[in-house]
Amino acid sequence: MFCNQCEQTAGNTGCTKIGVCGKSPDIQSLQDVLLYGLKGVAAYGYHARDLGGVDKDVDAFMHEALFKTVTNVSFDLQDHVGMALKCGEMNLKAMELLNKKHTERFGNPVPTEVAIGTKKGPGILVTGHDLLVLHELLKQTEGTGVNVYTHSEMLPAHGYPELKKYKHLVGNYGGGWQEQKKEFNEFPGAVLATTNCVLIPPKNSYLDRLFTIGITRIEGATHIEGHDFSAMIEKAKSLPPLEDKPDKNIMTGFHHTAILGMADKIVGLVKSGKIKHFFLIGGCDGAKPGRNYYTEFAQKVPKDCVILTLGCGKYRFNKLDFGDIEGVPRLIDIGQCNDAYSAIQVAVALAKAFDCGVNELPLSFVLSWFEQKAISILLTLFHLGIKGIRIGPSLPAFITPNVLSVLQKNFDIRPISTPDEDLKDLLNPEPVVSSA
Ligand code: SF3
Repeated sequence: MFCNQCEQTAGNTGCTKIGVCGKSPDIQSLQDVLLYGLKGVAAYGYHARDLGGVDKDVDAFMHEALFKTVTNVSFDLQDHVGMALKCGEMNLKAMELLNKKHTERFGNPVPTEVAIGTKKGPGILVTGHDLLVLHELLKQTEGTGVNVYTHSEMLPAHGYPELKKYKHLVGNYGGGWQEQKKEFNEFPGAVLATTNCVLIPPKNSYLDRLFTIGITRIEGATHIEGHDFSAMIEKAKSLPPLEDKPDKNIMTGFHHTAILGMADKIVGLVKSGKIKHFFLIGGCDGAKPGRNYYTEFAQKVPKDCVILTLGCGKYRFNKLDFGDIEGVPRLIDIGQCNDAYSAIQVAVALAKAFDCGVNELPLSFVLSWFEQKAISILLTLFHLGIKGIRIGPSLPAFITPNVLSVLQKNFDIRPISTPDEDLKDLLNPEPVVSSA
């Protein structure tokens, strides 16, 4: 089989004219960006569909975009840039739909204190992002004596009225997904994995008390069909109970409706100079060295600035005490990664209140990326014209120098450097050329 562009064998890595399989490395890079972004859109679309939400534009785009990555369809660089931005637009629609379905079913989240200690009795720990699964589990465990704990990206569940009303949803256990082998080993009860990121347990550890559901599967773990949790509840009852170990409380549940409820106060504090800047420190966590940048950055944010956060990257700093500015918390947990939709609503509302573009706001985006949903959210921010985003801990390896220079030229995206240097730059920005 020959490449129809360079007439060498397709996949010949010696090809210098076009690249592998007829694609230039830049087109290949943009197709990789698109594929990663589509995986993120698929995740949010999957959850929305589970809750009865379907968007035909998003579905049609999935077909078109995947088709675009088939061999020898498009060799036009601008066409691929356009598809990547359209992926961001469709991701926004998918996140908006998911937010609509979450709030219709479980109510608008409200700021909520969550215990991070444990309570005496049998327990089930739920990880992933699936609120519908958690709801079904809470209904079936009510009155059984089994307590339910959230792990990692499930923390924001505590803010939803229809979930927080269950008294046996007792707290949040553990931190970021990359700690789960250690944390699940130490948690004596049953563990339920609802979505990514789930890791394969080490040999002879918690595999016999690990359950998967829906999209997740791990060989050797018990997969739950439908929403019948009876076997898992029985397993949890047979396992050693957790002990009473009280600890501090942390806050979650700052949905955009809750933040906009404080909008007058926040705008007043900005106008009086008591709040100087907002930092959105959000995204994914990971095990790679260099991610302590985000903890250090959050700790070094000046006392007259507010940190907005979402995704699982926050477990690096969300148990620290940041205090408040005249009643407005300095650390505002908006929710899961898909709640980037809520963060965007906050940014748009602030821009309206100050009669400016989002890029003119005293607001900076400092993002960490790990998995595909982070790529789709980044594309959403590009689609909205957000400039000057800092990203780390490293740039995606599939971005070629040419693609990077297009992103830098159009969106002024920059890799993170050190917390001190980035804070200095972000608090003293050069004037922007155009607004979003
Ligand atoms: Fe985390 Fe996997 Fe990205 Fe939902 S759970 S944010 S990494």
